[in-house]
Amino acid sequence: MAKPKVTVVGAGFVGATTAQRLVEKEIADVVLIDVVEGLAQGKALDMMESAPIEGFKTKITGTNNYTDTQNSDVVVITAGLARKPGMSRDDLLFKNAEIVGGIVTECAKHSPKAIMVVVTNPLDVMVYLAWKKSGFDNRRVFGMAGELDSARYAYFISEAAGCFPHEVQAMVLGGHGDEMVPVEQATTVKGKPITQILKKEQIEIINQRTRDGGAEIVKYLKTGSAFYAPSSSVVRMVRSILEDRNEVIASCVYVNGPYGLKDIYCGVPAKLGRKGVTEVVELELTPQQAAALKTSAEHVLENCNKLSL
Ligand code: TXD
Repeated sequence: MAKPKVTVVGAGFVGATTAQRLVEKEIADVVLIDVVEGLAQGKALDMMESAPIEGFKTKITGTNNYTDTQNSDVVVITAGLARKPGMSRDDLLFKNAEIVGGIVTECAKHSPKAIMVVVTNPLDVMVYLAWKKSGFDNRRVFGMAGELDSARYAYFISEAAGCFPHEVQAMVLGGHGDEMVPVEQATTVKGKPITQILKKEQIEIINQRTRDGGAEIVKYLKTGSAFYAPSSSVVRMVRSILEDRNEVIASCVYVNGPYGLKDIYCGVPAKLGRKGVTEVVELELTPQQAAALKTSAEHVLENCNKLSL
C-alpha cells in the first residue's frame, strides 16, 4: 500500500531532522523542499543512501519546486529564521511572516486537502497567519509547541524525581513563549501527581527552566536553536494524524469557547487524527493558570494585530 505523503518545508535543522525521523520510522514518504538550491536534494539523497543500512522502505526526495509537493497528506512548515542569542521569538515576527505567508499559499494551492503543521517562530502567530492565508478549515491548521514544552518539562521532572523520562506524563499549555503554563495537576510521575513527589520550590524551579528551555539551548548552540526534541514533537503529531490515533497532544490549535478563549490560536491539549483537530480537551485550571493562559492568548492577539491579521 502506498505510504502517506508528507511535505517538509525548510531543509534546515528542524526540517531535515523531522524528515529523517519520518522516513526512518516508516511513517510516510517525504518531500523535503527548501529555497536554497540543492540543499534539500543533497540531504534527501544522503538520507536515501542510509536506507540500505537503516532498512527503511520509505522514500525521501528533495526539491525546490512546489509541483513535487502536490497532494501531500500533511505539510510541515519549518522554514524561516531561527533565534540567535539575545533574540526573542517575537524578533522573528515580520521576516518569518513574509516567508511563511508565501509558503502557505504555495502549499495550499498544491495540496488543498492537506493538514498543515506549523513550526516556524513566533509560533502561535505564524499558525494564525497560516490559517488565514490557506483558507483551510481551522481544524486542519495547527502548530507544534506544547508537545515540545511538555517534553522538556517531563525531562526536567525525571531528572529531579530520579526516574526514566518516559515515566513522566507532563502537560504545558499556553503560548510558546514566556507565558507558557505548566499544569502541575495534570503532570504525573508513574501515575502519581508531581505535587506528591517533588517539593513546591523544586517544581517552581522546573517551571521556570521549562519556560527558558528554548533559550537554554540557544545559549549553548550560539548560531541556532533546538532541533532534536522539536523534530520528535512534530513526528509524534504527524504520526497521530496519519495513523488516526487521536492522541491527546498539547498543540497550538484554534480555540473558540473552551478555556474562555475566543477566536484565537493557543496551546491547549487537543486530539489529533486524520481529520486534524478532532477535540480540544478542557482541563480544570487553577485561577492563576487560567489567568496566565488568557495573558498568553492576549499576547498572540497583539502580534496578530501587528501583522494586521
Ligand atoms: O517549538 C517550536 N515551534 C520550535 C520552532 C522549535 C524549534 C525551532 N523553531 C523555529 O523553527 C525556529 O525559530 C525557526 O523559525 C524554525 C526553523 O528552525 P531551524 O533551526 O530548522 O532553522 P534553520 O536551520 O535556519 O532552517 C530554516 C530553513 C533553511 O534551510 C532556509 O533555507 C529555509 O528554512 N528557508 C526556506 N525554505 C523554503 N522557502 C522559503 N521561503 C525559505 N526561507 C528560508
